[in-house]
Amino acid sequence: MTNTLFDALFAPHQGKSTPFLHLLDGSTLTHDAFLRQAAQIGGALDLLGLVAGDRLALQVEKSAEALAVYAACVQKGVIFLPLNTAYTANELAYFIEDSGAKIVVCDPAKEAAISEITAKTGAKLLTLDGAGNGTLIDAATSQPEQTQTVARGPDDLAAFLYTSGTTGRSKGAMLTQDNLLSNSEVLKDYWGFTKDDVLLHALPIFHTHGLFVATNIALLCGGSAIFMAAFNPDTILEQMPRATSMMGVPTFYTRLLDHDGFTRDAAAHMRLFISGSAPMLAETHEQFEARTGQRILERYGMTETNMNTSNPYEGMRKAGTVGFPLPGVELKICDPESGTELAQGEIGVIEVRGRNVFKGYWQMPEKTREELRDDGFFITGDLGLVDEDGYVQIVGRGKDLIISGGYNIYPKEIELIIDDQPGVKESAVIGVPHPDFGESPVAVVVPEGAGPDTTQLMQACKDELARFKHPREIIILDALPRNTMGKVQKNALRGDYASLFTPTES
Ligand code: MLC
Ligand code: AMP
Repeated sequence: MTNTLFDALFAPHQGKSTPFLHLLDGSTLTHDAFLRQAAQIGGALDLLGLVAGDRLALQVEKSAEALAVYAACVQKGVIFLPLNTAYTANELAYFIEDSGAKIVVCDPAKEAAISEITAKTGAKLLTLDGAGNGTLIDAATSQPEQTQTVARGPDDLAAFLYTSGTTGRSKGAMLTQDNLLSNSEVLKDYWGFTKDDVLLHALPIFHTHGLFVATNIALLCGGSAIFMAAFNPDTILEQMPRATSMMGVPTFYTRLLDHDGFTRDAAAHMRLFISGSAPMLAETHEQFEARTGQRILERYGMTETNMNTSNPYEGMRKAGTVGFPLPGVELKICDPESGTELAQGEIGVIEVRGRNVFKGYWQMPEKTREELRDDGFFITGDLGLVDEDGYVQIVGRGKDLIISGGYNIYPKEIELIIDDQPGVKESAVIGVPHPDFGESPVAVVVPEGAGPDTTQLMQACKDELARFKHPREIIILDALPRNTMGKVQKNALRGDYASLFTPTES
């Protein structure tokens, strides 16, 4: 019985007492122990009636057990749908309904709120807390430590990851077994990962970066990971002397640089620091090199495409660039209007094609057609160029997107809520440079009549949206700047408020 992803990532480790996850309580979970638990969870999924192709949605704190649910889903051919722990019940309702999840696993603290959603959709609700306890584990413990692997091929779906869109409606990106496997195989080799690697794993496991890039590479290379529930610079520094590599968003690196304990000596055991998910300032690269003598390796990816480009492991890691297209990834820069390919050095929309590119958006054929061309090229919406040395540079975004600490925020989602409030004529949400998160959302609001109550505006956002999407500031303005076509000029607003959180010294 073949199962493309399970056979490559997990099966080779069965029965091996090699270390897989080093936990902060000092214990180490071996590959074998991890896989035995995954098999028990897989057995529980069978009992609960899940079959290949069904969806399992999971919103839980990061833990080894949460990762074992991922392994169990792969083994059983169940489509894994991890969700940001910050999402509110309103946000979750959409994902659960849209995906048609048959099982939802949540933190016990959220069980009451989420049961109102699952009561409507008919999904079964189980729990799992950050310490690895809950009704899912209760159901798993009576199951055998080996379970049948369900046959799955490269084109079968392995995961849905929801990404927001410019219209404010999230789309479920359908990722196949081959999308995930081909990309992690390429990255493992490109970045020189081996069984001797010990990865500092502080990223959340509900996004591509922490789940597919970090975890899948650790599994493929047979190395281990120091598995932390969240990023904390003190803990990272404590663990760094026994680690070899780290993957992080730029905020990880700026926070480390703000820490006095982060020195050349502290980083001496590390062979590789990787950054991605958001733009890294050239200044951060320089400060990092001055402090540690090492250059951060920056790469570029997306939920829909996994990783597309990377700076080289050997050779020049060029600050301000995301490196070269990865082996097997075709990349071109195209005119945003006509779609024709542009010459080297010209700025246009980045399009990519390869085994890494997803299947489309779940039950959204029109959205899929808008972004995924018939010839297989995916229109990323990122603006970039290929420089004279062949390095890709991202110079901006054609899409109206804010990235805060590596989390994506689509302004439309916030604007729709604000526009619905009394005293609001219209609004525009923009991303403003932020020293810690890179960018933060700010709402510019045009009043109507007596104008809005800003506390109420913030409350409305809090009720509906995850904390990281809340505007950090609300600005009241008589009118929004518009061009002659009547389109709101967000660029002008971004210019006006560029130094809101990063005041320029005078
Ligand atoms: C937390 N908060 C955030 C935030 N994360 N606000 C804005 N942006 C964020 N990213 C909120 C908290 O709820 C808290 O609210 C306040 O901000 C400050 O919290 P904190 O303790 O300072 O934040 P922390 O919990 O330390 O989290 C920051 C972070 C985390 C950067 C470590 O956000 C993180 O791990 N980001 C990684 C995201 C990621 O994995 N992205 C990959 C996407 S995949 P309050 O109420 O206390 O003010 C992808 C493809 C690719 O993009 O290429 O990889
Ligand atoms: P997501 O939809 O969460 O996967 O976010 C993907 C987006 O993150 C991309 O379309 C880019 O805009 C951005 N991104 C990822 N890596 C980088 C990077 N190294 N530099 C700049 N932007 C990046």
